Amino acid sequence: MNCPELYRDEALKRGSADSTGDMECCGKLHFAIRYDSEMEALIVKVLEARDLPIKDVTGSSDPYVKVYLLPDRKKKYQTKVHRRNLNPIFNETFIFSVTYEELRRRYLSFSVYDFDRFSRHDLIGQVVLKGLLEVADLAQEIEYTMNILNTKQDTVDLGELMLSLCYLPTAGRLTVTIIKARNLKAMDITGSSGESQGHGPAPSSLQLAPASSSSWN
Ligand SMILES: [Ca+2]
Repeated sequence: MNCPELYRDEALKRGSADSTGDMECCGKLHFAIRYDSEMEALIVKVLEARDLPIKDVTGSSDPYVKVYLLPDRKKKYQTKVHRRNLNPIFNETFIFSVTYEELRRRYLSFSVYDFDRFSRHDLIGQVVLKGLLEVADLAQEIEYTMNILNTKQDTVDLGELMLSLCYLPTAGRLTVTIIKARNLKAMDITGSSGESQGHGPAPSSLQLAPASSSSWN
């Protein structure tokens, strides 16, 4: 009844994200920057990402990167989406027109997203590079490999619910199995939430036949 690949994906996800307090490392981003004084522009090359976390139940992610030269949010660039690829090679170059002096108060921001066709795109994490003029010599291209960090502050995270869906075409039946919840937010003054974590009851299944719920077909 359960789909074993869901368990495998969950195990992979857990292995790829080591928590460091409020920040979670979600892979690495490799990029290069250079200042071209003739063009009066910062040239940013998004090269590749490595070890991105799994965001889709397919067991992969569809990453792309948005690039900003903050605090200006109007000008932004975006790479192509790389379907089902946790180690995408982007090799895309973006040019920000900016004076050298102006760079003093700017910082580069890369936001890595997972493209989803039918829902809001997931933010995988961000890389921010400050102190652009403090690096050795911006006239030369400098390569960086930086951790992609995810701050959990901008989302209200109430916990995770793990469930499996199995559709049996011959019977026209969708089985929803609620397996477990974890990292639930404490809602009681006891500092817990009814059921102790990790030792909940056995998984329960709900079968939805076409006759009982036509909206699932
Ligand atoms: Ca996706």
